[in-house]
Amino acid sequence: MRIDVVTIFPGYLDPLRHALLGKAIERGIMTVAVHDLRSWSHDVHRTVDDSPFGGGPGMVMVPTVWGPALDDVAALTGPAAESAPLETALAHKAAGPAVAGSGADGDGTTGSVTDGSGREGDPGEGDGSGTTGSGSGSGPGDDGATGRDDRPLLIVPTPAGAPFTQETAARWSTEDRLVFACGRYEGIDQRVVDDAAERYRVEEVSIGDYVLIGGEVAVLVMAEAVVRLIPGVLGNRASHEEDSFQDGLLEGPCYTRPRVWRGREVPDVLLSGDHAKVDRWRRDESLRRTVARRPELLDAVELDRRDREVLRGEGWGTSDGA
Ligand code: 6GU
Repeated sequence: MRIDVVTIFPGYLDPLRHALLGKAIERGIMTVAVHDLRSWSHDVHRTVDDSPFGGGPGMVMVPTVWGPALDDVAALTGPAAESAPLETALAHKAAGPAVAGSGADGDGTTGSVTDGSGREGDPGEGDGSGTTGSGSGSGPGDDGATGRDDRPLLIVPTPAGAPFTQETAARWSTEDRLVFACGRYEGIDQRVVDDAAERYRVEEVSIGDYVLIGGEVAVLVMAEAVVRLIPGVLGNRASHEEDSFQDGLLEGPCYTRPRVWRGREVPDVLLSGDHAKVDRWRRDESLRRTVARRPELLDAVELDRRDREVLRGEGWGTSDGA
């Protein structure tokens, strides 16, 4: 997978190099490139925003900068061809500080856009092949052979977007290319998003019901959620099969040694060695936690008779319960 991020704060994306994502980059599972939007500005002030038509507070990011930026990132041309993939923090440590031309604000100027994954070089097949970006099936980017739409996925983080969920993360984890367009200020001129649909499949998404200053932190959140689902990234294959949300329930509590700590004991059942009993207990704890914290999640969960019994024990289905 290749991830491109376009932002006016490239340094914000430095954490992408660490931990899980750094490991994935190191293993050649993914490439990440961060692009400074101001590379596409036209004036000495490197302006990227202007006041909103119709009045009101704040500034809107201009289409005349975003349009060419997204064109170049789709095709990996212009300034987008120069943005080196992020090196991992580990690689930096190994090489020592101040190696080959590190960029002023962390977007990197070293090397070429290759990572050994053999994936680069065929983005944006749909470029110029059509004029409509809408719909699936045979649109621009349809390679004709597989019928698959191979245009990269453009993700625009915005509090006005559709909710980003575990399901979204799973769906994106099989993509070849994700491009994130980080807006700041009041947002990006809507025509940018509408026009980008000619070269990309586009999704506007939100990570929750609160307002962030810009999309950068949301990109870190989403990238981590997506990348950990790519096979080979997490050490233990089974570990995300038991995640909260994977079965629609919240995960219950977990324990490790010592068996007694500050007088607090680990639940006996976990020491019983009876796996069926342990599984049942974990299911019960998940149900209890879910009904207490996120009762609305239960609407989408298949519950058997035993599950319902446990839930009723928590007041579920009564007038004061959920
Ligand atoms: Cl994805 N972006 C911004 N700017 N604010 C948000 C958000 C995203 N999700 C919730 N708030």
